[in-house]
Formats: sequence, C-alpha cells, structure tokens
Amino acid sequence: MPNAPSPQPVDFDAVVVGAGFAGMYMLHALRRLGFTARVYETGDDVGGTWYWNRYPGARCDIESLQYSYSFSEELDQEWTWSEKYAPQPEILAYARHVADRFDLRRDIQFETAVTAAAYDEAGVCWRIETSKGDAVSARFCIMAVGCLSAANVPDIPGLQEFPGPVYHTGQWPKAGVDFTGLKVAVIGTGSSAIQSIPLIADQAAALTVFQRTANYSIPAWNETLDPARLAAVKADYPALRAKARARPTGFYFPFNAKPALSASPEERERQYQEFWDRGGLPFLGAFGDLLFDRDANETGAEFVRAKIRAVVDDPAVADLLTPKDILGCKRLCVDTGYYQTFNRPHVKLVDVSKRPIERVSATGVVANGVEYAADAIVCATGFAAMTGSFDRIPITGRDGLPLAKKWEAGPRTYLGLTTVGFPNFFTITGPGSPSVLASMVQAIEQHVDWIADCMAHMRDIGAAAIEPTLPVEDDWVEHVNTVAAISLRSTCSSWYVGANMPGRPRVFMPYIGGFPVYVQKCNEVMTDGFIGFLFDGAPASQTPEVRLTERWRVPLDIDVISPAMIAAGRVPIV
Ligand code: N01
Repeated sequence: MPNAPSPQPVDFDAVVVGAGFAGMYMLHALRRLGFTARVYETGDDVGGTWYWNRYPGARCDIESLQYSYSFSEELDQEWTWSEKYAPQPEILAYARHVADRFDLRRDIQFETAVTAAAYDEAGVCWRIETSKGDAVSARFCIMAVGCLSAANVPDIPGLQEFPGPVYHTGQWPKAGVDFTGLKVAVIGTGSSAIQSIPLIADQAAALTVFQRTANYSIPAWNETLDPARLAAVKADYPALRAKARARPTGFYFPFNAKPALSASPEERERQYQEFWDRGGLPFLGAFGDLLFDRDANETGAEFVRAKIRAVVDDPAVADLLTPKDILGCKRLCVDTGYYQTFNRPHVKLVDVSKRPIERVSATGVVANGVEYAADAIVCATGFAAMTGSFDRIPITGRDGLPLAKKWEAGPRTYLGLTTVGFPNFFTITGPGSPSVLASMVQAIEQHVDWIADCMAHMRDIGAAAIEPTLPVEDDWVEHVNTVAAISLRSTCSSWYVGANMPGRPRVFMPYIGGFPVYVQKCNEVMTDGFIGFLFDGAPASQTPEVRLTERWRVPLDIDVISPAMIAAGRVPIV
C-alpha cells in the first residue's frame, strides 16, 4: 500500500487497558482469533465497575437475565441469577466465573495501572508503560476503561483533613464498612446514594444527607427470580437476546409507543400505575414521547412526584425530595425504600442547592452556617463520566498529540470507537457511542466484536494501521450532537453532558440515536469496506470480504422507533 510504514515486531498484538466486562470479553475475542494480548488492570481482580462499587445496596438496574454476556449460550445456560436485579457481590462472582471459565487470568496483569500510552509512528505500534515498570509494545491499544470509573471526590475545604474515614461509593473498601453507632454524612443523591442510603440508615446512629439536586427514583420491586421465568428464558435465551438487541436501549422491556398526551387523564394514570408496578427504568416506557415532549414528560413527572409526596410524612421534606425538572433527563434512579428512609427519626435531609457545602470541620459537615456532626463521610458524588478514565492516562497519538488536548473542548470520535490522530487505538463504549444509554454489556459486546472483526480483517489484507479520516469524524460528532438535541435528555445539567463537575466542557457525550440504529451504521461502515477509514494511510483499495459477527445483523423493533432514531436518519418514518 502507498505510504505504508514498516511495522516493527511487537510484544503483543494488543494491549487492553482494564479488566472489567469490556476488557475481559475483548481478551476472549482476541484469543479466539489467535491474537496475542496483555490486559493491565489496576484492581487485584476482574469486574471493573463491579469490583470497585461495593457500597451497601449496589446492584444493577437492568434485569440480570439481560445484564450479562450474550456471546456464549453455554454460559447463559450454566449461570443462574438469584434475583431480578443481582447485588454487587453476585455480579462480581459472575465476572470471576467468566474469567475462570474462559481462562482469562493468565493474560491479565493485576494491580498494574497503565501510566502512559504513546503511538510510535515509525514502528507502527503503541508503547505502553505501567506502574509496575513494564514497558511493552503492541500493534493496537484498546481502552476498556469504563464510562463511570474516575471517581469525582468533591473539592470541599477541610474534606482531606477530616480525621474520620471518608469513603467514595466508587472506591468502597473491600472489607466493607460497619456504620453501627456512628453519625454518618452522605453527600449526593444520585443512583449510588439512593441505593446505599436506606442500608446506611439501618446501621447508623444518625444519618445526614446533603442534597444538591433532588432525583427521580422508581421502586425496583426487586425479588427472588421466579423459577418459571428463569426456565422460560433459558428455554430460548437467544430469542430474548435478539429482542434486546433490536431495542433502542439494548435491553427488552414492555413499551407503549402511544404519546402520553393522546391518552385521557384516566388512561394515563392507569398506564403510569401499571409501569410503576413493574418498577425500575422501564417506567419510561409508559408512553413513547416522555423523553421528547415537555408537556408529555410533565404528566409522568407529576405522577412520580405524587408518589413521593404520598410516602414522605413531613411535607417540607417531601417537597425538598421532589424533583421539579424533567423526568429521566438525568438518568432515572431505581431504589428500594429510598424515600421512606426520610421518615426515620434519625435521618435528616439538608438542602445545599442554594449554597454549596461550606466546609468539613474536624467534627462534621458545615452547610448553610450549621455544623452537622459526623464521624464518617460518604461521598456519593459520582464520576468524571465518559472521558475521566482517559484523562488519568497520558495518551499521545501521532506527532505527540495528547488525547487530553484533542478532547479539551469535548471528546471527538468516529463512532465512539476511534479518533483521528490515534491510529490502531480503539475505545470500547467510548464517547459518541450508545454506551451508557444502552445496556452496557450489550454495548460492550458489540464494540468488542466490531474491533475484533476489524483486526482480523486487517490481518487478512496485510494492513498494519487503521485510522479514521477527519471529515467522517467531524460528521459523526455533528450527528451525535444533532440527534442529542432532539431529546429532552440533552437539556439538563447531568453527567451525560459533563455538567456534574466544574470546569468540564458541556457536550452530550453518549450517542442517543438508538442502539440498533447505531449497530446498523457500524455494520455498514464495515461491510462497505470500512468507509471513512484509512489503512496504512491510504483508503481501502478494494471492497474486501469482511467478517461481521453474525449476531450483530440487528433488525429494528419498529414498535419502539423514537424521534431520536428517526433523526438519526436510518429508520423509516412510520
Ligand atoms: O453519581 P451521580 P452516582 N456537593 O453523578 C452530588 C450509574 N450507577 O454515582 O445532581 C453536593 O448520578 C450530585 O449533585 P448534582 C448510573 O448510570 C448505576 O450516583 O450534580 N453534592 C448528585 O446528587 C448513574 O447515573 C447504578 O447537583 C454533590 C450526586 O452527588 C451513574 O452511575 C448505581 C457534589 C452524584 O450523583 C452515576 O451515579 C449507581 C458536591 N460538591 C450508579 N458533587 C445502578 O443502579 C456531586 N454532588 C446500576
């Protein structure tokens, strides 16, 4: 090929950063194709998010039957989930089972952080350094670093000097924490707080919760998994997986496409109650326009607000706990007994929406001029979402360009998988892909298969390097923004837009056009000869046979086509 540099021999075909669900499956897929790989993982075990987030009450919010790998039918058959939404220890046990079953550990180096990754243009490879002193080369650098992994520890004066323990929900001690008899302060009221507060309240002598923004939460109605449902799913697991892939969210749940405003108030109430009784994230499936029409959204929001008012005894506390903004704009929370916890006499809610927490003293947290006594502080303050895990590692591409510099005004990618200036660099569930707006495990599997198929294709045609072109990247970034603007989700100050932390650029980071629409686009790019990519600096000169993994030939579920999917321009207007 023209301009092809001469690649040097490398230690590994690929280095994978992270051994969460993404890194584990990436390793398995690479091995299946005969590639050599080394995975570096900071923790001392696999599991990623489910390794770090050990706070009380942590569990998934997509039913476990779907929040699990789908690449192996044998795995689906042999693993049995105990609950509708499995708790963190069980999900971690699943990850460990997968690691053992597929013999992954021998290529994972634990307790090792990647400290630098630099593209060597002359050698056509990545030079990787680690906290353990490794210096290795790999043809490909694959980032499996997670979307919600870089903890946001708030910059509150005095917090670092607090004499008692300070915890972050995303960095919870392995040994667990016993709050019995302690005065505890929890900062934050997002998903992690909402899951943990009821259980911390069970132990603590006094619990003070500092709330900056009230959140909508829908009851999980978690339960032991019904054996009949388990048997029915296992009898035809591929059917459930296929239905899930055809959905905008990458997981299947009952959905009503009808607009909320076309229903009578009585019908709406019935419908909302039915979806409330199902519980969890599927509540947003009660009507098809809830995330696209403010007036429709307000009907759903008001239904949830009434539920909060009905369970919280003190009207002033109920009012503080009641969100006034758009339902589902921030990610919906899923709880077990969250609002009820504020009826307990030892639990206090402190509003810090108008004035931030002033400081942490030696004996407590000071807000609105009042000191609230605390022996321990829990920061349930979230993450530097989507890009935070990249910021932690100095990553440099061609001509020494730092990724952090390229992304300083917001991440720029082609398909959320690749970025110009960084050849042979892949991001699993990177910004610009459905990622957190889909079921993460499905989103991970689709990216891993695409990357593995791409690498195998490159081997087939003898290409050493792949990189997208600037026009397709610019078009994709614009497309991601255009589609986001259709959804109410782009309108509030959430972590989706980086607005949960000061100083981050406001950009809607995940791709909201719908999972199957996105998958079709990735497939087309591949089957049309890797449109928009250069191999070894030149466009693909032939339309070669490609290796698209069959299960990603995803149909659309036309009953759930949304305005964002139509705006994505890849579905018929029905
Ligand atoms: O983090 P968050 P999270 N002073 O950013 C507040 C996934 N997840 O860890 O809203 C006072 O949502 C902040 O206030 P505000 C899920 O995708 C899933 O809870 O920015 N408060 C907010 O209340 C979720 O969306 C599960 O005004 C401060 C809270 O801290 C994502 O992870 C479980 C503050 C942070 O909420 C993140 O959830 C857990 C300050 N200085 C997480 N700084 C499942 O159920 C921040 N806050 C699967």
